Amino acid sequence: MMESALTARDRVGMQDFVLLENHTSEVAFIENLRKRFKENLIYTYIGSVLVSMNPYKDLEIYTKQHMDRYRGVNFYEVSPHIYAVADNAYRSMRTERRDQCILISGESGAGKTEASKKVLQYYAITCPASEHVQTVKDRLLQSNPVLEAFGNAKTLRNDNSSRFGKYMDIQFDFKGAPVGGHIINYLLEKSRVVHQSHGERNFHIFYQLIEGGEDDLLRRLGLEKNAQQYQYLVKGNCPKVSSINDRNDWKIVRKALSVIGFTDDEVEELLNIIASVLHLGNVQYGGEDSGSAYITTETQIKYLARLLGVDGTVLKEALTHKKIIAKGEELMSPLNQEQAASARDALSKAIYGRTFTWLVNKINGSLAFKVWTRSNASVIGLLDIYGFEVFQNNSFEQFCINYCNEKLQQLFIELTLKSEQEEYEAEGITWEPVQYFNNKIICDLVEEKFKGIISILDEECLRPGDASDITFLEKLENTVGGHAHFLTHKLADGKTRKIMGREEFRLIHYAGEVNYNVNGFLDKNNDLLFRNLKSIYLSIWLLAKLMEILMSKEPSYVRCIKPNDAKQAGRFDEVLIRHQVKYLGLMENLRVRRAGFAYRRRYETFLQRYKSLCPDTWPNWDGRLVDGVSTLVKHLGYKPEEYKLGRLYSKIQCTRTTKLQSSWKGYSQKTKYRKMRQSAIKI
Ligand code: AD9
Ligand code: MG
Repeated sequence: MMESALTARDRVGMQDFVLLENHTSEVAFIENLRKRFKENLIYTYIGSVLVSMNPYKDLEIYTKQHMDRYRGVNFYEVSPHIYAVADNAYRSMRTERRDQCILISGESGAGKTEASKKVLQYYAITCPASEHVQTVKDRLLQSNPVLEAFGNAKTLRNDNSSRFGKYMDIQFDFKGAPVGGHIINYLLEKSRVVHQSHGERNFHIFYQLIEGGEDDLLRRLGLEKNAQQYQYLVKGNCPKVSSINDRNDWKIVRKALSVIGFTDDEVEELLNIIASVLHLGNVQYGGEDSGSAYITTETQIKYLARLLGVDGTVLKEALTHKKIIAKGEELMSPLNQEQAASARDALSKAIYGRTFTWLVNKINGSLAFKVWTRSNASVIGLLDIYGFEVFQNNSFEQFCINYCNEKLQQLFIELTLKSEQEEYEAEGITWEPVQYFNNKIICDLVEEKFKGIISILDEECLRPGDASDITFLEKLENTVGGHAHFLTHKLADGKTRKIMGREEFRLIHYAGEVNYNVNGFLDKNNDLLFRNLKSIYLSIWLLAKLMEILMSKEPSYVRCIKPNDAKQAGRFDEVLIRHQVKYLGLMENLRVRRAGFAYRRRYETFLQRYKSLCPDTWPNWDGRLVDGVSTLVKHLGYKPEEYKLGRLYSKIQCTRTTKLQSSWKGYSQKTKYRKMRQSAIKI
């Protein structure tokens, strides 16, 4: 017997939260998510925002047939899918000639990177191609395994956690074929090269090389086929991960490198450097009576000298001395054991960081479309950053990562909740404002000039004398101590807050509370390379450039949710999910969508596209645009409450009707009319 429509809906829930009867109820929202998750329906819409639940298992929903189902089809006519978002962005780019971006957010392990890969695959497979384009498509796809090998690692939260932020532009020509790409990477977590917390690993590439590297290659690099031999790989006590096959991944990465266009020599050079980092980690020191450090591991020096192409004696001196300038002369001053070990680690981090940048530049070179100009091409940007994370011990790296997430949330608020409501006001359209938490207050706490945390940290780093992590913390207490989102162990009445350490400060982020240990903040901020990254990328690039890039494009949003902390399929941890629904602002998002106008277009765009549906506007409308649109919608039988015409005469806003057919090519007048009526869904 056929299941009735009602029971089917009962079982699989609503595919758009906007359609929920009780749309203000968080309980109903979570229940809908639960129903769908149980049926492996991991995607649900809030209007045009896609909510994606990580299934933690492979689902048969990413086949070529699935891709075909979403090609050129209206957003609401098929079930929610990441392909629908990809296709919608693509079509908007094509029909309206406007650059797009897809912003993927969610906490660590929620499925951002997987989502961004699905988008890329969708374009690579469905977009038109010529021979040249095929090469570009292959390279675009193959950039992923390479960047993941060098930039991802197993953490406690995610076995394949991105340890860098990535923004990728995919460039399309006027025919809609992908012809090039460009990647911007920021804030690679370099400290992982020399240290990993318990249960975590170094970047995948090290294990791939050791597990998968051919015998003669390893011999040339002086490496043994045993990760346990390397100091930089044993800190987390976690050489193997059940979900990862390093040997297999090695083959994939090697192939990807050659598809991208790395020559054998370049690959060899790259591996020389990776091997050098491992050898550097095994460099050990002894101490003279004078306290000066000396190197006790000659074999490592021998390999390093060969792999890096430097003189052994010079290398040894560099690893045990620092250069100082006294009375105008350069002198080599000996380091003690501890100083020498940290100089060694700093060198490893620097080498790895530069290699990563070089790698991204190489990939960009291979993706560059030579005759691409802004006038004949459009762009879809994909933003996949590392997700919000909280560990037992959180340091400067988590501070930067969580700040990035804070900024992304701010962008979401700016572009959806805030601007949407402001627009109604500007358009003179009656509107019941929706309250929401604006995390700008937290962004300001971190970034405000002179009084934000970053400014205070910079100031402390530049201050001569007794500046230390602790003086930095004290300065924070004095400057932002009273802030509602900042706490330390000190209570206002002079007592001590027991749950916090003396070296910690707590930030109450939009996504949760995090205690940061200030140990190492000054050093990491001072690290020249890190500093370059921080000041260029964080203060300038991230704050201004990235925001500028994103603001100039039409955004689509994917909000990823992590169903449980155990990385298990089928487990729906309600407390964890409710928390994410809250901080991602999904209920507010729903309320704005529900009350709002799902479809809006500039008058001229709207008229141009739909004028053929009405004899009075076809083939040309001579009067004012707004009158033309008004004539058209009246002719189509829209009721006054179903649409609004904005005051600024720039847009038509259809309420309670969504999505007009956007591609009309090849349809007769009658079919167009019928299709348009069909695609107007009542909410
Ligand atoms: V982090 O902030 O980089 O630490 P992400 O990027 O949000 O994080 P990622 O995409 O890496 O998370 O997903 C984590 C794991 O969940 C993947 O390695 C997959 O094992 C699993 N996953 C995520 N999305 C899907 C999916 N659509 N289908 C199947 C998935 N498995
Ligand atoms: Mg990721």
